[in-house]
Amino acid sequence: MLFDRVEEKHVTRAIVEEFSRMLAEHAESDVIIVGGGPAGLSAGKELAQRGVKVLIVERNNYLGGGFWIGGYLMNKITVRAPAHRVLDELGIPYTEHSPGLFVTDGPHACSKLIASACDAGVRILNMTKVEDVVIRGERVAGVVINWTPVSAMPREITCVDPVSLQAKVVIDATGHDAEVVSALVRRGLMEVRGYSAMWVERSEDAVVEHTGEAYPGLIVAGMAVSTVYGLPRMGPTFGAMLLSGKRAAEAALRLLEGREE
Ligand code: 48F
Repeated sequence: MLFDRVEEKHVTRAIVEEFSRMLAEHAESDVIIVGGGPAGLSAGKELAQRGVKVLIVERNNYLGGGFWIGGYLMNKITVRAPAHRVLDELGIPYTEHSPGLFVTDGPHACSKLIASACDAGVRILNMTKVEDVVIRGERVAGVVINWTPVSAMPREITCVDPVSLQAKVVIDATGHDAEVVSALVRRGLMEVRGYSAMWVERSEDAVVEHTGEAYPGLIVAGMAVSTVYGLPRMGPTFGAMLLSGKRAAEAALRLLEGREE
């Protein structure tokens, strides 16, 4: 026989034990990133590379968010200078379509970004939806999660209580919906402006500049930043998502340092 002899029970035990171990280890993380799109993956990679214990929670089965498709169901990703340097870091090939405007293939770029986050040591909890926050005093201290399929089931058969994960810092990288922020808005703890009309020349700088702590313990990154601060929507350019992720990682490191003093 080509393969080693392994029975069904061994396969089942391998899955259950390894998943349980991972989940138990991440009942508390340094940083939980909600959303595995370009901003969340970029933040996760930067943090894990610096030895931070980081978990990405993603409601879909697949990671990458909007980074697979550039715009209008066409899989070419555009990036404006200087963010093409991030493509260099990730080893993603691109062409300069016009001065300062670079184009790359969505599937190639996205798979490389995902791999870079995994290689750096990010742990991933996919098919898991963040539905609420944990609050300690005046500070976000974790997230409330449930299996994504639970929210897709009819109400009468979904009496499935969620569980919670604790973290020193949470990053909302859920895109336009800013779902972690929304949990605070529902309680009157935060107000958001909702993103404004498209203006590509302004939007990217504005998103990167506004990336940071939006509520104690909660950092916003990527398109969630536009939603919180009423910034112009992005359009199909992705450099700001990658740079916002990096900036969110820097902000998280500062918060972690502050908490350890
Ligand atoms: O939407 P998404 O790609 O957000 P991003 O990283 O990048 C935005 C761009 O893709 C694009 C753009 C800029 O060019 O306009 O839209 O800011 O990725 C967000 C991820 O978060 C997941 C969602 O499935 C996606 O993969 N997500 C959203 N809500 C939840 C969530 C939730 N409640 N729990 C877990 N994951």
